[in-house]
Amino acid sequence: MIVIIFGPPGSGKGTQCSLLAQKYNLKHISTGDLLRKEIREETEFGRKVKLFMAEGLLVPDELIIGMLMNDLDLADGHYGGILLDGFPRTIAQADALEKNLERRNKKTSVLIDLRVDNEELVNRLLLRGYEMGRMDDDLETIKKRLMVYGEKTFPVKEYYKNIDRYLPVDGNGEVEDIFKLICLELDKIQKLNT
Ligand code: B4P
Repeated sequence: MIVIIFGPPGSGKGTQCSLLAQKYNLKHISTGDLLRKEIREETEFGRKVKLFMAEGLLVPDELIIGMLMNDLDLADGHYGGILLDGFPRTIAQADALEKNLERRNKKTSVLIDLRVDNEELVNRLLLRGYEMGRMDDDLETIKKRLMVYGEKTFPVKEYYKNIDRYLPVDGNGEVEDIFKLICLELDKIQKLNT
């Protein structure tokens, strides 16, 4: 299975992916986590991306695509598949992903779209900012991230609708309940694949 967990900032992508990766033995690839690691380790790449992230902007496609393709190529092995968290976030990224998979006779199984009300998103991110001190979780940057999501990331839904691999899931409510909803869908896909 190659599964994309998609949604606006604070929709619970990272939260759900941690649970799903364990249950389905999927390699969890989070572009946000990979970028934050580069920043923590103060690499040259980390220095390049830090400003974009701190301002709530997307990191340029060529940097993200370069970083991720290495990881995708290394993902074959003892996993039951791949779980993409926070990627693709633009049409260019979706194109690059599908072309990379096609070269290896693979394709995305599904894009799961976590749909959450805007007010709830802001509340979750403000709380995380307060608890974890993440540099992009203050109100002004959250608003910017939501705007960038609407402009650049939202259209990725259409891309996957057009190839018939789009599935919306209600992302409001308790983590456990949302997890169960996603599992129902992934179980169906797994059955079809066996
Ligand atoms: P990400 O790390 O992907 O950040 P996110 O969108 O805020 O995370 P997520 O939706 O996973 O939220 P979480 O589960 O933690 O990206 C950060 C930045 O990196 C981007 O803004 C961008 O600059 C850059 N970037 C990453 N990928 C990129 C790409 N492909 N291209 C370009 N740039 C890229 O949930 C948020 C909070 O809500 C948590 O505190 C959690 O505990 C809580 N929560 C989750 N589910 C909940 C629930 N059901 N109820 C209550 N609280 C819940």
